[in-house]
Amino acid sequence: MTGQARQCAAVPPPALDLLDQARRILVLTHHNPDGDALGSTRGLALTLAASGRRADLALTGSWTQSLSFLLADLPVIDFPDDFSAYDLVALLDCHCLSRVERAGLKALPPGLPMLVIDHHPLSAEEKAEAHWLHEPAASSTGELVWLLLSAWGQNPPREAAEALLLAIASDTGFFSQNNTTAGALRAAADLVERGGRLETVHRHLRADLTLKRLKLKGRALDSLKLHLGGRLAVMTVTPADFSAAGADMTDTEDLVELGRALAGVSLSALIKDDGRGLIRVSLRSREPVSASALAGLFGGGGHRAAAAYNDHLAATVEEAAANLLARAESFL
Ligand SMILES: [Mn+2]
Repeated sequence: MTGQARQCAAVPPPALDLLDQARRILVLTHHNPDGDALGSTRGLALTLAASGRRADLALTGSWTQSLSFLLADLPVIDFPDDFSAYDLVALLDCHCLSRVERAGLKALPPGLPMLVIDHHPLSAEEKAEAHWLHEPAASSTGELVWLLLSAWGQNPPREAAEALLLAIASDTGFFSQNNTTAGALRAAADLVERGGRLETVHRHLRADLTLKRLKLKGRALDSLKLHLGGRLAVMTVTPADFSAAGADMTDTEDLVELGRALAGVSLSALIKDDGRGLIRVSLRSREPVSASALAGLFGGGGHRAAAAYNDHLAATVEEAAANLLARAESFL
């Protein structure tokens, strides 16, 4: 790395020192990782491996089958109880260990540093202990990992560049949402220059649709109802829908986008009940509506245009829809 590279404003030098010194790194991300989480994880892990380091990945929850290829050729391990083999933990696409949702994991052993790389805004009561690279203005964690690697002077292998490109594309709705900043496009251009193929990324994110996912999409669309003069679109998926389509929770990713695409809709909600006793609600909004502010009323969070929460007060999707309607009116 050069002295000049270290002056990159977004990347604090201590983050680069941590990477310089680490030999064995444990990479963690949030529960139920999405395209940004898995793409960023792959991009970082492959680049660390190419620099002679070992990066193990430990994951929690489930993820959509169409993203499983992002774990190919990576050391994905069972979640460790003992961290003594590692000299660094990298936490991606979230800033609190609680988001990993691993029972018993509250803090790292004393002396084990954590490198946080995240773009989710902090809620008022959150104060994570390390924010080496926390930038809510960034489109995605993929963009931040790329900033980090370029400041560190590491050239990602082609597959890592493509994984980071997928991460950015995934979190920007394939470069269509208002978080598609000049910075996001610059990072994407850099990654294309390093061998990332946009057509391949597009196929993985948009065109590898499975039949069960398509069937679930049909059922979700059937359930769509408009409220508040057509400004709020609500879709539901119930245990009966999952079973009829042969689908599961991992097949619901991006379904909520269907509602937001309707003319006149400024808030789209997808209410999901897979029969396991927890009603989950995904939100997508258009300016000036803040999905994250609304999700915050239910104890959830996310970004301005994309957020989620669990409705602990609702036992059915109908109850969750009623709770949402009651709170959403003042936002629309
Ligand atoms: Mn993200």
